[in-house]
Amino acid sequence: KIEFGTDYSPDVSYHFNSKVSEFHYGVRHPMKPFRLMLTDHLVSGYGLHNYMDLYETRAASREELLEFHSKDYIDFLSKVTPDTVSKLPRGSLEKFNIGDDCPIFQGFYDYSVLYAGASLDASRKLLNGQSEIAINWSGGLHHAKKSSPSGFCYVNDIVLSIINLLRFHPRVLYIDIDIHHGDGVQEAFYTTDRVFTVSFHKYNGEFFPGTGNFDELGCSEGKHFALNVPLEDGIDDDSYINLFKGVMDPLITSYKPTVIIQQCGADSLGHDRLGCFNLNIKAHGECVKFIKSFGIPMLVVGGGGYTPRNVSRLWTYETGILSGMILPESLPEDSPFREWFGPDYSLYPTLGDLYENKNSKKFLENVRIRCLERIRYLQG
Ligand code: ZLV
Ligand code: CA
Ligand code: ZN
Repeated sequence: KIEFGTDYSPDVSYHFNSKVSEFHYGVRHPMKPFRLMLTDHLVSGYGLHNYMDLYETRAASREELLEFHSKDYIDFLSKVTPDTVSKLPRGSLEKFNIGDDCPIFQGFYDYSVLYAGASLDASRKLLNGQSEIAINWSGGLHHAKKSSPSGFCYVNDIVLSIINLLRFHPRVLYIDIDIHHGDGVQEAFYTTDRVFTVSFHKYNGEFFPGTGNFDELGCSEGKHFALNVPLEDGIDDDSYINLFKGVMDPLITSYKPTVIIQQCGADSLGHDRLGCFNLNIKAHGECVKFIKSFGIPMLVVGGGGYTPRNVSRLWTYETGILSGMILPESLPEDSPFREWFGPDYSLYPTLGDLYENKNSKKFLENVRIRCLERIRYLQG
């Protein structure tokens, strides 16, 4: 049975519209919205729904999308369909970066406004004080730009939510532990000191999206308010946790955010179909637990994650952490998708054994020191 943990149980809300999990990017496409259905079934199978406020969310409106995205782009997205895409004038697919990563699949606009609507709903509950922590696992699509989709992301629910939070919050901290660089969010707030963006990711100049080197630190008013933590393949639990805590503790203490948004991309786990790190579920969750321990209002979103059985285990475990509940290791027995979780049927399968750790102690220590030097700038 599920038990109360010893740490504080805040007011937590869970924002979801199950329709979002019914869309398909295409048979060979790695992004599977179905992972959200698996997650929702595990969360409710464990009984976690009883310890959170549940909201069935509405789609984001056109006006809400225009707070960040260009009118041209939203007009295009809302009009194009799989049937009309082939009849568009030459150049328009290139203009809007439509292609294999971001296909025009059946209902892709409805899908986009649904995941964005859930993040906006979560941000509203934080703003009106009804929630201390608000969760939307269908969000976290951090690559979308003002006028183009990118990396499986059509609209940027994170940027939209941050813009909403900025109405009342003087300083917003964005933390991104997806294996990919959070480029869309970084770019949107690159010139402001009211949003600090930090992303941990694989970086070699080639790995998608190709950005996120340490030297990207923001510009004009925003100089020193973006931090990038570039990593090599195969990073393990202890190295990641040490680096994450060693950087985030002084960053939060110095920047003093009034609200935090954490993107919990699950492609930083080991055995991910696209990723190449060695993180186990408990280590990823430890990063979430650590940020929760500061007691600052938090918006928590999903993101990448391409091995659905592990994505759903991770986000269920993290829902437990955020709501202050301890989950038994053995997965709920009466869940409709139980066969997805064999042969172990455990919340914590071994995921840290696939890659050689290419991050030497010396390299990681150097990354940590350089981050601390950057953070010192905030202390004046
Ligand atoms: O997890 O893609 O490498 C948040 C997120 O951060 C690329 N895309 C681009 C650059 C040239 N291409 C390749 C185009 C391939 C299109 C289809 C795949 C299909 C099958 C298997 C893997 C991929 C794929 N695509 C792997 N990596 C890519 C990246 C985009 C990664 C987006 C991560 C999104 C949700
Ligand atoms: Ca990242
Ligand atoms: Zn990713």
